[in-house]
Amino acid sequence: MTNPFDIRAAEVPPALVRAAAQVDTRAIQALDSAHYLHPFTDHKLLAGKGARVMVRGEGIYLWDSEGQRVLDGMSGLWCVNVGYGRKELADAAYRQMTEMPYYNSFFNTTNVPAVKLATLLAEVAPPQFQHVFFANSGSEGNDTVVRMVRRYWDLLGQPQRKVIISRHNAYHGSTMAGASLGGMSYMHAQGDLPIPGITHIQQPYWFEHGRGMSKDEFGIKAAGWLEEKILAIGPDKVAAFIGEPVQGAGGVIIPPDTYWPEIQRICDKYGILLVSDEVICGFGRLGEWFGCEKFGFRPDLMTFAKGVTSGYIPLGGVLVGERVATVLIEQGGEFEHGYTYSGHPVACAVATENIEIVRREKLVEKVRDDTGPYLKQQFEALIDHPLVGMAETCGLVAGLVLVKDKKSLECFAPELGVGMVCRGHMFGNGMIMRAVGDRMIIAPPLVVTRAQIDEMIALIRRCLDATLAELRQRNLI
Ligand code: PXG
Repeated sequence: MTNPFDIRAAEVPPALVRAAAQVDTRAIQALDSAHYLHPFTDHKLLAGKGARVMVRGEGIYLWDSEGQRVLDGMSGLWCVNVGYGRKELADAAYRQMTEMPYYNSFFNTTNVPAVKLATLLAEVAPPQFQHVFFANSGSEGNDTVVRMVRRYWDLLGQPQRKVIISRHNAYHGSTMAGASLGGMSYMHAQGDLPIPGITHIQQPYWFEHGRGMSKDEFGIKAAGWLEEKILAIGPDKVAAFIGEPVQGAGGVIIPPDTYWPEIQRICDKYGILLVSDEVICGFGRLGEWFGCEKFGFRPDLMTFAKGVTSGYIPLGGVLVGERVATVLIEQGGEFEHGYTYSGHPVACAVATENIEIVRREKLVEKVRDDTGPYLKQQFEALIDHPLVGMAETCGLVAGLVLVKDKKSLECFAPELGVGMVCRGHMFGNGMIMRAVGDRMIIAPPLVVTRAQIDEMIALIRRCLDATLAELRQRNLI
């Protein structure tokens, strides 16, 4: 029996080796379904069709094991901000691995890459953030937030302040605390979530909840739901509010400009901690270093992950504002929390190099001044397509809504899975665009060029046409 993991490079021309490692797709798929449990996956269904095997990435493109090139409109999973194939990041990991692959930061010990990264984060984050707690993912970051917020109020002699308010359709991770903070009801349905002390208000999604009023009016109204909830619970019992500046996994829900400043005002009024989950929005995605800067609010804590390393290696954490840091440090003694890999030297070395790339190549400015506005112009022009009821962008995230009737904005019945039909056409035609219900979304790498945006929009348009043709053929429109 041949070994499916052997890359038979010698047998194929070098150009093909670069395009796609030659692997035996069927054999890998069989072993995949025999042994590998994927995240958020129906394995019976997957076994029937076999997983697509991705083998190589370069810039904004990926290649699968059949040699097909795809334009990765999702930056992996909202993370490969500097694009694939960055040797600088591999070199940073190699250097650190050979020098000192691991040591912990418990027991009064530290390591140089962790200190370097903490210092750099304090430099690029808004000025109130001078401290950082490292974890390995966004979920662990948000678990840290829950523990830290409750510890803060305990130390201030207000242990009754336990409740953290989040939003329906938010995504904050998949651990017990992360999934509880998240507002995905299908996640709550598995495993008795949310855990106690976490509650949700409605999301600021104008298209679903605000039509008939101006976006600015709706922003104030949606923020008002926070105040209503605080008053219903009792202000002295509320510890914090958490939100993504733009909801990512929920379908790129871009709030009206009035929303976040009003949320800030309400949190200030009741003395409630404000937490910005910057796992997607942080590190330049919205054209500012952090999403809170884009929307003009001043959080006390910020969760980060993904873009901090461009996904090359797992790293996440919490940036801790001075309000919380001072109490934890001055009054807290030991905070009984931490991970084996908190401040992992290799992850921190890669993150530092990644942030240096973002700075060197001025990617934040590029998104703010060049590619962000260009994507807005090109993507929002898709509104002329018969299937598109709304199209909007913010920096380098974008979402459009597929509708049955453009005039009335009537949506398709959810069980038709029109978004998935569209995603199928995208995926089959070399374009990775996600479907969240019937919202089609993208978040391309920050290195994307104008020409590549043109290519992406042309692909999207072609696949929208194919979707429309299929819906007509099936008499669904
Ligand atoms: N917060 C936010 C805002 C996220 O987007 C997490 C926390 C959790 O991070 P980790 O590293 O624990 O996965 C995320 C993750 C999707 C999708 O379907 C999005 C995420 C993860 C998986 C799927 O868009 N975001």
